[in-house]
Amino acid sequence: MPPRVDAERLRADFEALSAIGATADGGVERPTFSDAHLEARAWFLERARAAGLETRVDAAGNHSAVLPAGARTLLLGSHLDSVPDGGRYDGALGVVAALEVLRSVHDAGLALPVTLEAIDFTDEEGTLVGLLGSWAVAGSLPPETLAAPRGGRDALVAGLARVGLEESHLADARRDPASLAGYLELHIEQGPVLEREGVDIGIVTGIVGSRSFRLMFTGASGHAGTTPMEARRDAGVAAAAFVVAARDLVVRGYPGCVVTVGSIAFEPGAFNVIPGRARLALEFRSLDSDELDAMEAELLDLAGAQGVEVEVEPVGHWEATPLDAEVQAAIRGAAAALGLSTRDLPSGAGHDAQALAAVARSGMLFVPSQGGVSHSPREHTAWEDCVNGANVLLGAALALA
Ligand code: HGY
Ligand code: MN
Ligand code: MN
Repeated sequence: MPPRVDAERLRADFEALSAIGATADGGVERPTFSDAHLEARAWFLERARAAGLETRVDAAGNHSAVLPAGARTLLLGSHLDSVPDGGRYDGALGVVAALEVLRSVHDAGLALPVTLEAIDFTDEEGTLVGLLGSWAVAGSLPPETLAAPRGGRDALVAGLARVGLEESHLADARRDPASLAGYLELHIEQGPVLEREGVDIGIVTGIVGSRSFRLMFTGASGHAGTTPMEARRDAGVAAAAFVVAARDLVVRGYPGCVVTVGSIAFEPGAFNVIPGRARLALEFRSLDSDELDAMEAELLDLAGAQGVEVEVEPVGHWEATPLDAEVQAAIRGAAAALGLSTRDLPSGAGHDAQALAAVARSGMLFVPSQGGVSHSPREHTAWEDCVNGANVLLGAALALA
């Protein structure tokens, strides 16, 4: 009989966490270093201490519960920060399940040859940088990304100051790869595949690469009433045309890939002023790095062909990452022992595992997302699926240990 987590204790934790930063429509709002995020992190450490576990906060602000044993550490984790107006499960499920695995092992008095550590990574979602904490652990924080982070320099500097972290010390969070026995992450699928096929557990084969750019279109502002249509250099129209053309280019030329303009702002932003400037947040993803190179070239050319000047600022670059076959096998075996169906699939979402994969054998398991919805208050996963995921996480951790 494979060991199982305490489902009621897990549920109590999940519900308590979901109340922190809860939004009116059933989601959560816990952007990095917001009050709600800091409250969630304090709550996590308190739960770890209540379970008799050690706790640790590193130089990148990663928060951990630790069950010390052997010299090498098996990391189990995810993230407590959320996107704006996000869902309750993205990241949070993986962190509370990781904590529950440590408690279950601790309660069972299992003597493992490795230390187990449940870790909440700082700023996975990119309110400030994206994969900030996991990149720091992997020793691969890109200096150019810190110089021009997705959330802007000011937000990064203010955020770090708010929690007393030093940018120059973030790199001190680096772990010696020889000290890591592996990395495992339970996460909701955030897509439609498992639910559509009626499969219990997704075994993640790889994670998409993605690139983010801030684009600034500059035309000419002017009087909305007296400037003839043919005399305008309207940055707003140029930007809007780009958004539609970018979508068409990727749908037509890059099947299976995605492109998103997540925000667009016209300046000066008045009814009666032709927008002289338009700022866009552009992001696109593929499982294949060469394809990302091709998309980048075509999309940036397209931006330059809208009749106004365009400035391009790279603000994020996450590599497409294959995940470890041995870890996939451990997940597959744990699911089979529990009589759960599995399916291999890639991840269209980015995850901390893509940073950890550079320094430790890393793997992820997914549980179904209702309607494939995520990054929305409508995000939902059936509780039975959450418990299945936690039990498979436990089984895979024991197999890897
Ligand atoms: O953006 C992503 O794919 C992840 O949720 N950070
Ligand atoms: Mn997310
Ligand atoms: Mn996530």
